[in-house]
Amino acid sequence: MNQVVRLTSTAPAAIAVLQLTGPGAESWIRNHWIPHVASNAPLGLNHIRYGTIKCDSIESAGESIVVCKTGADTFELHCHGGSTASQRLLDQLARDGFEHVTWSKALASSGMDKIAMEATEDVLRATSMRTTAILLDQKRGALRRELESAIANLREQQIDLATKILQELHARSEVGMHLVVPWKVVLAGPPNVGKSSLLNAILGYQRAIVHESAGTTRDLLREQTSVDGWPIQITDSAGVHSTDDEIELQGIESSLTAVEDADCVLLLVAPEQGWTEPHHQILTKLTTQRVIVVATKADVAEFHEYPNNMGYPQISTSLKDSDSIASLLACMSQVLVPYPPTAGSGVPFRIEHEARIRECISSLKQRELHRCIEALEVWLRK
Ligand SMILES: Nc1nc2c(ncn2[C@@H]2O[C@H](COP(=O)(O)OP(=O)(O)OP(=O)(O)O)[C@@H](O)[C@H]2O)c(=O)[nH]1
Ligand SMILES: [Mg+2]
Repeated sequence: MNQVVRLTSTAPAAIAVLQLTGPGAESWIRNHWIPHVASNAPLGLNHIRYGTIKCDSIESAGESIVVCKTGADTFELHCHGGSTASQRLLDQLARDGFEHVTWSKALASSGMDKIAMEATEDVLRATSMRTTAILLDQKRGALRRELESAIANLREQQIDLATKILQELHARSEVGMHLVVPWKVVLAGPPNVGKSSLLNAILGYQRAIVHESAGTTRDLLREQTSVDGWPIQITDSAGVHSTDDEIELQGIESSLTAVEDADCVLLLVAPEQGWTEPHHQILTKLTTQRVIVVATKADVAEFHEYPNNMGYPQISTSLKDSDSIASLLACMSQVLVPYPPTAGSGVPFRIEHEARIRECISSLKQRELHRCIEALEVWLRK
């Protein structure tokens, strides 16, 4: 059976790679590809050859293709990246009887275990070295090994040890679920405290309009970036205050909903306004414990009069002091991920991983040892 798999994603990239397998792969290449240096010699294993697609055979006439034989009946075609060039080749291959197999289906049939497969899929979506390294650890078996070790402990009636392993894994699951999906960080506060200015300072470019008049931002403005290697989606919001203006009211409602939905809230307070009723209103909407009070405009005056019972970390910033922005970023990293996983440790990285581990811990609390072992074995068997 002749098959083709697109090994790379369709996202913009320099190169796309298709893998051809099957008894017809080599003859397909011979019929549709002209090597740059003419040769009658067959393609050697792991030899890379440059050429072009034959003009009269495929729409993408002249497309540059690098061919590499990677197995007895397996070849890689490297063409221009993105989706267009590779899609044309895929269409031609489909017309010539090649079955287009999705990447995840190909991985599944390669014998790779489920967790390694999921990690491989997520590595493609990871946006920093830090998160990629954690996912690669899981691909290489870090999570699997810890789950196997929990099973071994349970078989020896070492329930406390197994519970400890599962609890530690569970504690790491929150960071695990934010290796690809960004943490939602919201800049909130009354008007004119410097929310949009801070967004721009964090991003490093003028994304939002900044103005001395209050009420400049009326809607939510979202951007993606990373802080200390952790992916974040940062949201600038309309200033919360009391008003009868219909449009402003809608903006304020969006701000409060964003606060409710946030993983982390940066609550801004400016020295000229001090701590105000909108700050209390925002605090009532919090569903997260991850809050940083940011006293802005420190170059104008220092602000110290926080309500003393909040216990949230506080940072002073000034647009004129880049170190203060760096301190805020360091504080954000600390608040989001206080205990980063050490290299090689198991990290559950999918929602269903967290749910499975939580259920196992609850089975153990009820002394349902066998149920826990079975659940872990079923997971690892898949
Ligand atoms: N001196 C000084 N001025 C600042 C600082 N940060 C912001 N400002 C000024 O404060 C004013 C308001 O800034 P914005 O960033 O637009 O404030 P905002 O909270 O987004 O305001 P709204 O969109 O109206 O809710 C602007 O004139 C900024 O230049 C700072 O660190 N120091
Ligand atoms: Mg603004």
